[in-house]
Amino acid sequence: MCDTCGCQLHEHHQHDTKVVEVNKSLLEANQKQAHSNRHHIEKMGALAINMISSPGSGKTTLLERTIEALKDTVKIGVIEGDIETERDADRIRAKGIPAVQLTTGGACHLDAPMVHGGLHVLEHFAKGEGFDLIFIENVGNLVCPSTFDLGEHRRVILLSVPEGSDKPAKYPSTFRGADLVLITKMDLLPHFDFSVEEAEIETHTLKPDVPIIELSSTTGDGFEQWIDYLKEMLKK
Ligand SMILES: Nc1nc2c(ncn2[C@@H]2O[C@H](COP(=O)(O)OP(=O)(O)OP(=O)(O)O)[C@@H](O)[C@H]2O)c(=O)[nH]1
Ligand SMILES: [Mg+2]
Repeated sequence: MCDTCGCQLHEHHQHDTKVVEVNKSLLEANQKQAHSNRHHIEKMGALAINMISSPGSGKTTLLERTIEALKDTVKIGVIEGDIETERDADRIRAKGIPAVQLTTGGACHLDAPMVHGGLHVLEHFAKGEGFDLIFIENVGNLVCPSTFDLGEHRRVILLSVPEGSDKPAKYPSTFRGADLVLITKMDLLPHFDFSVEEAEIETHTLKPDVPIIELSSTTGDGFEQWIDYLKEMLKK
């Protein structure tokens, strides 16, 4: 007898097996849709970046400033993911850039089928001109988004100074999946015990060659490196 649910242990074991099977097939379906999204994005003429971080690490603020730097030369589209509200999409639209808000209604991450829907709406805004760069801002969460390929070409993880430099080792799957790590809110460094060295060592222990850029969206320090990264990516 199982102490937790009262069923026979053998049956309980079967429940576990079913849960694992359902999760596996969900992830397989997600992966299939992600491949198709990547193809779709490329047909639109674009490359896509999946932005992942804890809530409030500065994803939307970074996008606002990035748009200001690039919008005259690069055609940008944005897909925003949040549990509720259009707030982030509204902030992007205020910069004159098309933005689609996906609201997950409770889910702690975006998945490839949701992004597929978002791409069709974004395509409508492109008026046949396509895009160069599509940013997908994931739901603020340092755990769940790491499992779901959205069809992006690069995955950028943000870690802000107030969160603490011990976070990479605590959220390893997210940092292991990074193509680039941004240490954000560097202007706040004098006010927190954040060690850039610790964050970099922990990140490189998980993913040895991943580039790390330190920046501040408030002061603009470090932004040149980030913009150069995007320009290099667009050249390839
Ligand atoms: N000091 C400082 N504050 C920043 C910086 N970047 C963002 N912020 C502030 O951090 C707060 C959260 O920023 P957002 O850009 O909304 O963060 P987010 O990651 O998009 O948040 P969610 O979408 O809710 O996950 C806001 O009050 C920003 O003004 C920065 O470089 N320095
Ligand atoms: Mg945001």
